[in-house]
Amino acid sequence: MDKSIVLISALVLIGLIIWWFFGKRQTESVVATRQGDKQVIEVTVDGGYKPSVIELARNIPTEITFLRKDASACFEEVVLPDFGVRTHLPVNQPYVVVVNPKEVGEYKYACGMNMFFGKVIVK
Ligand SMILES: [Cu+2]
Repeated sequence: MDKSIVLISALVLIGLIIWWFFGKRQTESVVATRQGDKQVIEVTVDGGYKPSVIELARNIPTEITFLRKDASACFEEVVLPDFGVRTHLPVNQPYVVVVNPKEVGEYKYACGMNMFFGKVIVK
């Protein structure tokens, strides 16, 4: 009786550990929406980039709309080095960044100070 309780507790604990490590690791990514000849996606800037991972289809002109709600100086700029973008973001006003993802891959982007990060996955 006591042994089975210990065994069950141990299994539950192992389950929790697995869930913690594998369940939490998956960062949610959001796929851009196709709109005619282009794809669009919105990223909210508020204490970070949300969603932090976005998925784009290759060779389709893309409009990433940044909506900066966070007035802290940190998010004044957004830098997407692989797409040649470095731009100021206005506060509480959607700002569209146009990119044309040519190659499949994963591309990091960041705030102007390289403190907060987002990721673009091109498929
Ligand atoms: Cu920053």
